[in-house]
Amino acid sequence: MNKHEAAQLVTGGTSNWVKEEGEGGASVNIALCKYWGKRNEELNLPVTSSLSIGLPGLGAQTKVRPAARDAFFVNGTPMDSAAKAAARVFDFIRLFTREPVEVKTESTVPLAAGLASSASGFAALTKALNDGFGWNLSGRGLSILARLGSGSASRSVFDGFVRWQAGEREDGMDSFAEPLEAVWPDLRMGLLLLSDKAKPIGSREAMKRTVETSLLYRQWPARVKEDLAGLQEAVSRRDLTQLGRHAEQNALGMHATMLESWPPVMYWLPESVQAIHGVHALRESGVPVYFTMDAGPNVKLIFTAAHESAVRSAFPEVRIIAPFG
Ligand code: 2P0
Repeated sequence: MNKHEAAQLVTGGTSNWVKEEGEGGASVNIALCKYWGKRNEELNLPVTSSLSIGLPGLGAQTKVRPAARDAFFVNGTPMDSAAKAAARVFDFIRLFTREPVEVKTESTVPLAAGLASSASGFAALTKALNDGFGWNLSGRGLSILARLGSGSASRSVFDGFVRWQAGEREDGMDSFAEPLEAVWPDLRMGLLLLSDKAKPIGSREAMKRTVETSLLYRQWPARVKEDLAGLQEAVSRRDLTQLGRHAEQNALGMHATMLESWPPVMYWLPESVQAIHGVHALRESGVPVYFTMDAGPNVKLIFTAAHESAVRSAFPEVRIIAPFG
């Protein structure tokens, strides 16, 4: 099955505009248990399930409409159609229609934040197309389509805690995300933006290299199994110690598989290592704070509202987000 066939299966093959303009929005998400490695690159089908938390207020709001020629604007600025981001957007749109489309995205994701803007971008675009073409898809259908744009976008279709079920089917129709019921009003995420340098390698290429060359990666599914179970239990009991431990161990486990790939993939900068030591020192001093990291040098802190001031004094530059408002 190719991407186009998968898209047709979900939408029923209809792509007639039912409105002048379709609109949709989605937030970025941070994985507490990571998506790292694909079993099918064409369909972005993952080797393992993953679990994330959405960051409200950081994301994309997108409008689509039929136009004389393809055009893509981000925050009012036209993107070069040859640029990678625009090419990915129109490759995705061509799964549904051959007609030219204008896409206008307002993004509140800081470009250097090391937050996967592709996750909120493709989730918002999928919702906008669903609106414009009147597909009336369920969350499941939206999640499957968003995955075809970018794997992590399958999770950004929903807010709050979200689990993306890896699935087993060749056509990926059982590989979609679903929201968990739980809310955790006191939970906080802290973003440490440590570098705005270009990444040495994109996550798509890095995960492929890891799957192909890392022996440690063979242990990864076992790591995920343990962390997913632990995280879900932690969420249901609002147990930060357990949540933090599994999130941190999962992130370090993912980076371990990258470090042991060849050529090695190392996203960490000296500032990342310094921040990690800072987290561990704070924890030893009695403040329950943990971290996670993605395919980049930035560090994301996990703690609760009661410890906001301690976290702020240790990391004055931190941007604190309350995922449940
Ligand atoms: C995640 N990452 O679970 C993991 C952790 C990066 C590190 O999902 O190739 O941009 O578009 O499916 O979704 C980044 O990968 O990759 C990612 P594609 P995607 O958040």
